[in-house]
Amino acid sequence: SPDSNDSSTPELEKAGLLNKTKIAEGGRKLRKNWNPSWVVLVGNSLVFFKDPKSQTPSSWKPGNSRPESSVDLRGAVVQWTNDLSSKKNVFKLRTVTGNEFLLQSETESLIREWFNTIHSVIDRLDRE
Ligand code: I3P
Repeated sequence: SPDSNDSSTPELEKAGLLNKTKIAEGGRKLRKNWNPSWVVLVGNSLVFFKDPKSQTPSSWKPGNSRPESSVDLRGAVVQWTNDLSSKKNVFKLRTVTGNEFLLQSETESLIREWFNTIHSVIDRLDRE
């Protein structure tokens, strides 16, 4: 892309719809609450947006597209898991600050792409 060498404009690596639940905050376990989330991988960050399709048209406002949350991938760890959910195709993302998320898709190829892309960003940051 034209901006890929402009360090002031982080490159958008990937975007798409995944199921997401946060399972820990600062190492403290949270109650699961799975929701569809629009996930954007840009630069060193994974940014979560509420799924616009899950909102009624009347409740939709431009401000709703503000990120719900964002995680810094530096020092993060991704790991496939069969134990933390009854769902298939789940991986866990743990940040340096002890926040933990599960990300899931019914489409195996899609969740594999996300895992591999996030993993490669983490590896790249580890080598910096
Ligand atoms: C949870 C809900 C989650 C489920 C979780 C349940 O119940 O069914 O979907 O996680 O299982 O506790 P509730 O809605 O009453 O909070 P998975 O779908 O990932 O299995 P868990 O407690 O075994 O994590």
